[in-house]
Amino acid sequence: YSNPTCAEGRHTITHLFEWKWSDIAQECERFLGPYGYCGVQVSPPSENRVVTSPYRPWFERYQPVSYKLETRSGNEQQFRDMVERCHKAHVRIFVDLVINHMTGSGDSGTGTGGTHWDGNSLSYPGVPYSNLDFNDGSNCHTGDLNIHNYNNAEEVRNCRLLSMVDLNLGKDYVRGKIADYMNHLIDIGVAGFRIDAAKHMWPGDLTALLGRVHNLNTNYFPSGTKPLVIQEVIDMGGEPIKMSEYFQSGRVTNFIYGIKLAQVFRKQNQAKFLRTWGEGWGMPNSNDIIVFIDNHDNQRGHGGGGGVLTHFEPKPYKMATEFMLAHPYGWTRVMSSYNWDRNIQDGEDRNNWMGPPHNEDMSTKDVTINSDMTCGGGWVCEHRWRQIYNMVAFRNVVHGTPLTHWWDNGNYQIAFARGNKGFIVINAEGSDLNSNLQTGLPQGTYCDVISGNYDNGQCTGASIHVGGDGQAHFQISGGSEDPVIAIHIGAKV
Ligand code: ARE
Ligand code: CA
Repeated sequence: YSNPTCAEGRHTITHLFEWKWSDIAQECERFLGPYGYCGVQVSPPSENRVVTSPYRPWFERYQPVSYKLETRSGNEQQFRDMVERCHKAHVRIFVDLVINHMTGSGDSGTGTGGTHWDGNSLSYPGVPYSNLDFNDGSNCHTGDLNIHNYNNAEEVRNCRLLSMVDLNLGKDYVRGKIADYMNHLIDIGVAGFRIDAAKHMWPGDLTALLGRVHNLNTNYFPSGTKPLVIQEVIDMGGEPIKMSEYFQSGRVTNFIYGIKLAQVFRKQNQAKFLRTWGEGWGMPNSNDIIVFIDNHDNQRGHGGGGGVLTHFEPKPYKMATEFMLAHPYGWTRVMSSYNWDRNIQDGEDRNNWMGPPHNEDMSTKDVTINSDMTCGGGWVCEHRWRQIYNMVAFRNVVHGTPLTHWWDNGNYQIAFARGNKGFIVINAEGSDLNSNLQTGLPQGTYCDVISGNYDNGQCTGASIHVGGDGQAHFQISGGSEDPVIAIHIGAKV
């Protein structure tokens, strides 16, 4: 379950947070396919509670009502159309799966697909689940049935996360209903899953569940291909539940990664220490994890927060993302956000609930594309920033090569090669960099893919000349908005 399932030569996914299926289909065709992305993590497709206080927050999608594919992102037919069109563009769809719980308790209503639910009597007729399918006082011992103590693994798994009614995945019936949902998605053609709140489910239950899940659809994948599984387990080292408990059922989210890189690019920890980045920093094996600079939770102070970099600080954010995509460690995910008006009071954003750009009837707005390829209408589209998409291509080109020719100035200026295929120089120092460095690349002229593009055999930004000895001269001004140079053999003039 840890094989990425990407089409040949593609190695990075992007999370198109809250996008509509129809927009994702277009994005696969017009951008993600041509620019070398492997796939898209989509927001939960299952029918959710309509939350009205606050009004239609993004997080209502993490409160399922049924497994009917009907949300603000679209219906089942639109979902199917997206999967098919993305496949034609060689782009995979990875589904965010909310299976630990249903809605918040103590309320009732009608979901985005018109299905009734009752969180008092624990009745979810759209699946159907009844009170027999949830954890209760017999295995959760906190009194109010909510999780209070993350130092008690049993409580974390058997009690209610944020007071949402907690499914009992130990039950065969529950596993069967979830497996039916997953198999429905697999038969449509999805490539894998992000499992929300995996920490709150027993590893053994997840393995048993996966045992009932089909191999991927052979219209799109080689026969015998297992879905990719990304398990959301926030493990910063201080709790009894460890990432390693989940490696048997797929990859795990590496949350420490973005926090540590934020410290470096905020100049709280010297960049020279990145020489041993990866397993050398005590992080898990590269093949067991997924790495990212920020996610939809911690970019807005949810899910543990932790001072990560986001699109609100574009300069260090781009630098951290460039480093991530150039470095061999981990399987990479690029966040793609929408904007909202932050209202920070006492260190907390009072507006961190705000949903995606919407019309008056609360339907999600179309993504608009500007003439310079960036997005409009409130969509940030980090995945379309030149410095980011060109590094996605860099990663594809250098895939499989080791990190070589490490150089640093003893402080915040670093550089390294990927075999004889690519080279990156990062100046996080704030003062000028002016150095001759060994790139390991064949002689020739290369486009710097940070300051511009490789376009019809020409560089629209700076060019770098590599000599017969592999050396090149690099100059990066300390005050530059983009103090990075990256070159690779796919962008040689
Ligand atoms: C909302 C309201 C709650 C309300 C609930 C039910 O905010 O006040 O009780 O609804 O009515 C998202 C939002 C939540 C939201 C929820 C449902 O973030 O605010 O609740 O949707 O609408 C833990 C989990 C981790 C989880 C984070 C948020 O371990 O799995 O909390 N992250 C995922 C998603 C979220 C999503 C959910 C799970 C729920 O990515 O987007 O919630 O499906 C330490 C621990 C972590 C812990 C963290 C925060 O760091 O180590 O394990 O994360 O603290 O508590
Ligand atoms: Ca649970």
